[in-house]
Amino acid sequence: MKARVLCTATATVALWLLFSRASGGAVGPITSVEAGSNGSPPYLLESITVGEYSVTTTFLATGRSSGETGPSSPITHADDFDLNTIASKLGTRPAWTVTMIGGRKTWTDSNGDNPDFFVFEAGMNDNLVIRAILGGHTLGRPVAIDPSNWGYTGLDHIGFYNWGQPIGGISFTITDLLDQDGLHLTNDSVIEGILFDSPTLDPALFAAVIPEPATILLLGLGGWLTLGRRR
Ligand SMILES: [Ca+2]
Ligand SMILES: [Ca+2]
Repeated sequence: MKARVLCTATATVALWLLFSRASGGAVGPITSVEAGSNGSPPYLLESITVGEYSVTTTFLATGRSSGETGPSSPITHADDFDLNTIASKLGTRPAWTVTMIGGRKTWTDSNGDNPDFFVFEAGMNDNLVIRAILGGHTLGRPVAIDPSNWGYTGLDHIGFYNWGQPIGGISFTITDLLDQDGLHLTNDSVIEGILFDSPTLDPALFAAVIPEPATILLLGLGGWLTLGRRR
């Protein structure tokens, strides 16, 4: 009898673990960054730390951003590793979309349950609403992230817009995103990008974890092109 109770208890715990893992919930503030010194831009990102997890820019890729922004504040400022260049959205629409992460049409997880995506913005004051861009132009259901999740980088913005504002970062994982039915994506999900439905955000950077160093990707592409030319 005792053994059966233990079995049932174990099964319940296993089921609970399975369920809680599948339901995401890893949204949170970045702990720190290495990106130059405050007050002396550029703030070129070298690494990001979230709790026990650290990743260097060798294993991070930017994407191709599109969306409306204020004058002289292009959205492509979110596609470089300088945390001081920002894209002020000034309440503009449509939303900010990021696709072609690391130059590829699709993105998949490569680090298990560790953080996959990092967003930085000036002010640490704006709501972030994230939606997965799934295959075939389908969007996942929106996930709202409270501004209390911004983690301070120790860097303040120098520039025309948002002068002196603190630059903060949020990390999340693929499993924090939802599909079109509202179910959490898994570490096996394939996405084409992310849509940020946040009209007042001031993006400084979007970066995602990639499996191999970006330079190897480029070298691989170079080799492939050379081979193609020779044929
Ligand atoms: Ca992951
Ligand atoms: Ca802001």
